[in-house]
Amino acid sequence: MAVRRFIIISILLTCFCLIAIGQRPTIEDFTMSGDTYLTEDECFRLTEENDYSSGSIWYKHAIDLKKPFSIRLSIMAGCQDEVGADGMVFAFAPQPNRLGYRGEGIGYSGLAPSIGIEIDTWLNEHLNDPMEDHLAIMVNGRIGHWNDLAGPVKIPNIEDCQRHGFYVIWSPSEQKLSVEIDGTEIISTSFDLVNKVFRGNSLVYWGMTAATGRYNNIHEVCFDRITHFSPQTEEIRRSYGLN
Ligand SMILES: [Ca+2]
Ligand SMILES: [Ca+2]
Repeated sequence: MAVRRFIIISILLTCFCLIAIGQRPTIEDFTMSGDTYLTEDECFRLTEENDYSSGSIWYKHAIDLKKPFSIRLSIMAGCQDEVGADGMVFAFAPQPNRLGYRGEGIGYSGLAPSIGIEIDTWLNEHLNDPMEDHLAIMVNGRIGHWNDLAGPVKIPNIEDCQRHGFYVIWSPSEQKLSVEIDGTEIISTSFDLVNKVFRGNSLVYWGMTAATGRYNNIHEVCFDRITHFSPQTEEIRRSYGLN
């Protein structure tokens, strides 16, 4: 009996691994706007160390919020800590290739309807920013922290000139959106994104924005892979505690 159970679990896990292998997007899968350009090592540089700059990339293909997926990127949020600004935002929106306000808006404020996961590296007291670098999950381009779906969550200085793993994971069965940095979950929310944000439309685009203002930093994003889990694989993941 135990042997048969072992064989069945092995087959199921093999199926799960085969179905859930991630795809690495290519540069042709993205549009660029603002000051964004492609670097020699095929990363997107959204801003240089210039004041009042902004840029964004958007994945050209819509994804379906009715299905589970994970998006794995590497981000670099600059090399200046004390005088570095303003940060980056990972966003979902019904239209791709959009860019919000610069400076404290991080290229995201004003985009509605939308969901934004901000990596904020500059203290704006009137937005209730904590002094430390922080993450927050925001809705409809509203960047004051009294509107957050989750956060702000303080993180150690991320303007360290290093690339960091930035993973966005969506589980529609729990309506859970979670964010990991370097393999550690930092922030999450459970919210009916499809109905309460996108008015019943489950097809959205994702992108990354960045901006500078009176102070600046390099902001860069590299793509790793996108994994779409089928409903069956999500079922298998849950039943074996793999979520
Ligand atoms: Ca800020
Ligand atoms: Ca910092």
